[in-house]
Amino acid sequence: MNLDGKKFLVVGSGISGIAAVKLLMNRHLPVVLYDGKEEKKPEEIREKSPWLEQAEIYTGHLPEHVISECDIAVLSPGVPLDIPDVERMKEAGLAIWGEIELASVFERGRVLAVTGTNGKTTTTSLLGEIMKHAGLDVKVVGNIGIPYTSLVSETTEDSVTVAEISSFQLETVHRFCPEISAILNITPDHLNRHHTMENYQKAKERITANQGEHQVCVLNYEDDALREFSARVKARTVFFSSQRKLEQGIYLEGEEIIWNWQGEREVLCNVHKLKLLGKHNYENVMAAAAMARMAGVSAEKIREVLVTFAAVEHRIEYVVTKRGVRFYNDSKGTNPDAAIQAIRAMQWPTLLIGGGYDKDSEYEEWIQAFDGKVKKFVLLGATREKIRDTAVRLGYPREDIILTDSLEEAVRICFDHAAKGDAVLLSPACASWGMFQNYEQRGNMFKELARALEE
Ligand code: UMA
Repeated sequence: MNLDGKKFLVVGSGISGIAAVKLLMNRHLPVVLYDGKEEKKPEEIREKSPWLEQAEIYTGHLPEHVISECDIAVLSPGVPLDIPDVERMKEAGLAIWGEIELASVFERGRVLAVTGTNGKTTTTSLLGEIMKHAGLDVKVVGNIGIPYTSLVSETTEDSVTVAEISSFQLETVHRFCPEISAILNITPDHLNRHHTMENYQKAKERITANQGEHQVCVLNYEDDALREFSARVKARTVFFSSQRKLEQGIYLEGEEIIWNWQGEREVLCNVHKLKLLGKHNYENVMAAAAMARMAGVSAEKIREVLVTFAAVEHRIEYVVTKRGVRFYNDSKGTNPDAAIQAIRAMQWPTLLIGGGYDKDSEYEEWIQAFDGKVKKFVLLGATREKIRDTAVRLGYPREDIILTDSLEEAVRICFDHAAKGDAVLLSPACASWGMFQNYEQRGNMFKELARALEE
């Protein structure tokens, strides 16, 4: 695509926006950076990167003349499409892109892309490792925390980009067309941004929008919405299932993961050999293996990685044992469905720390999944009262709920109430925003606090 003469308006000065500005400057394309937050000062933003020293930067208010001078807006993932600033851009005729669309214009190699409500990071990391093990030059990018625009200039005809893509990022793709995509599952999340489940699902489905019969889409057979969606997908579909033997695809048969494709049956791995725990992880493994197999990697190479790959940071991550109490960090459990998987994985009486930013989620199913395991339920953040009220309504003992103001206090309270053989689990079912910069910061703080406890 020829971008000569086009002027860009990058919105948001987080990691995505800064990487987009760098890429555009590197390509000698004119760019303006705008951040909607009034409290952010252009001088402070400039300090974030030498690339920004000479950049044209606005914060708080976007002057009309800037909009009229630009052709293409590149929104950071966290910028909603229905805010007044973006409405003004649309009215002025700007094309609305995001990080993924911008990067894909400069992509030179193959692209494998993963989306879904939960399991994206594990699946993307595992797939990245498999592709590396197959001897390929691999870039792992996207929602995983490395902006796609930051590595796209390093791609070649022989490289493979493995991208984790969120629903926020999919709202602004137009031509993006991965060779192989996967949608792992769709359960309620980010409803404050997408407003309805239908919109959220439509955003996820966009990962396949430009795929045709030469591309592949990997879908979860056990997700009703995705099974129904498969009838509308133009790409070749490969299903995975943790619950039934499929005529074709990848599935669990007893303890074995079977790849069954075009009449050939291969045993990929026995699940007891995996370091990843739980059914949800078997699904992530099957999705990554199916993508790699369709990308031409042998069953043997895949198997070699499956038996060594361990859990990603902040996802049911074991931290430390103090006084016989195990600490688990699931800061990446940022929605109820992810948190359900974490509490199901606990095999001990558990002191659970939850709550955080309010995404308009419902918490009933999470609390119902406690199954008598949660000894104390320690809550913090904007959602703490809502979660407490839901828990009490569902019969969880009010006296076992403790509201706190900080993570430090929450960890201390859990440790005080824990007995040898118990687990303390941080699995908030909510995003970290409002109290922390991101889930990584929340998880790292939890780990530091747990490690610092005196036995
Ligand atoms: N901003 C505006 N206007 C707005 C909203 C925000 O100007 O209306 C500005 C903020 O002032 C701030 C910047 O935008 O300066 C923040 O942008 P951002 O929220 O998009 O955050 P980035 O640091 O750029 O990180 C983004 C993704 N963040 C979100 O989707 C919220 C990161 O995903 C991603 O790793 C990164 O780009 C690289 O692609 C994080 C995330 O929480 C991990 N994702 C959600 C999730 O996984 O549930 C979707």
